[in-house]
Amino acid sequence: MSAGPLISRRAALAGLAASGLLAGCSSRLGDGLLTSVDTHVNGYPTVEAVRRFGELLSERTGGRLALRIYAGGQLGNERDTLEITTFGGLDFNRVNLAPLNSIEPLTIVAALPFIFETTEHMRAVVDGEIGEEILASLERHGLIGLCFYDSGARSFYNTRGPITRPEDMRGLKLRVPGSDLYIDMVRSLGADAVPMPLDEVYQSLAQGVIDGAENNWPSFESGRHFEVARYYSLTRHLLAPEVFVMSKASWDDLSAADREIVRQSAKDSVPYMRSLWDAQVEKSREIVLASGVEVNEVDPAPFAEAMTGMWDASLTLPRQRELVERIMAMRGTA
Ligand code: GTR
Repeated sequence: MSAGPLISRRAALAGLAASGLLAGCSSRLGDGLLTSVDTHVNGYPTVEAVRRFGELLSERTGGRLALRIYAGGQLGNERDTLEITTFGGLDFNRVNLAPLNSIEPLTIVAALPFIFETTEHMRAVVDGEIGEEILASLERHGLIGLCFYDSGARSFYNTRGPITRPEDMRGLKLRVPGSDLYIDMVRSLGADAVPMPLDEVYQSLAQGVIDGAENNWPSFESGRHFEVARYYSLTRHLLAPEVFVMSKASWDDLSAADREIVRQSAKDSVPYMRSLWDAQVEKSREIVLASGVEVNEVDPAPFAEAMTGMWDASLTLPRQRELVERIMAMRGTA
């Protein structure tokens, strides 16, 4: 099944205009107040890292440029806001790789299950040439890739019981982000994939529309999914990073000097993000454990075996396969 087309520009704009929100968002450098969106709430590490980026931007431009963040998905879900960003309706967006998978095939490489051995391996890849190549590939889609942020490890949680083997997943209805890669991933384990935006997960779990989902500790906790899905099984199948992007339309309006400030400020927000992230993982883990959620360790080997079988189907271009080889060659070196 396909994740479906992105919503039309007109529908997206109509939705925003109807909610009256777009009118309040100045952008495209009119008064120097730039907009950024995030599906996560204020206080979440991605939002706070972008806030730091905005502070650096103001400082380094002597206040000519400033950032206004719309957090908590108030301007729509990631796929919709990303499309609006591509044509300059929003200036910045912090997204998961998932909504970029259907736009740019090179992003799939960094979102493959079990491709990264450790967080250090993932960081070494995205901080180096491969990361730059993936970021640069977004430009032809109207986006300037600025930097990667951490996203920890994604694991499965559900309302039924602990998962210890791929067989335990048969027939479970699991939410995934709208990405063919995620759909294939969950199907390769025998579960039913239900693509849906993050903000619908809590209610869908509560109403039994889905049995579970997969995410990292902070999202499992901050979305309150753990209140309903009481089993968290640590498959750690994805160590995929997230991305901070700028609209190319807005970028084109910047001077060369301001572009450099934007790029550097984004890069400079990464170490801050990583320190916030590590602390948040610990905090979220404690909250979830204190609530009595049953957490179990999982032998990843049978999951990796079942899930890496889908790599071939996802890697349709020689360029993708070349990147995968280079990522694999960096294993054990970070
Ligand atoms: C989170 C990620 C979000 C969003 C979410 C999801 O971990 O930070 O950007 O993609 O997962 O599953 O939709």
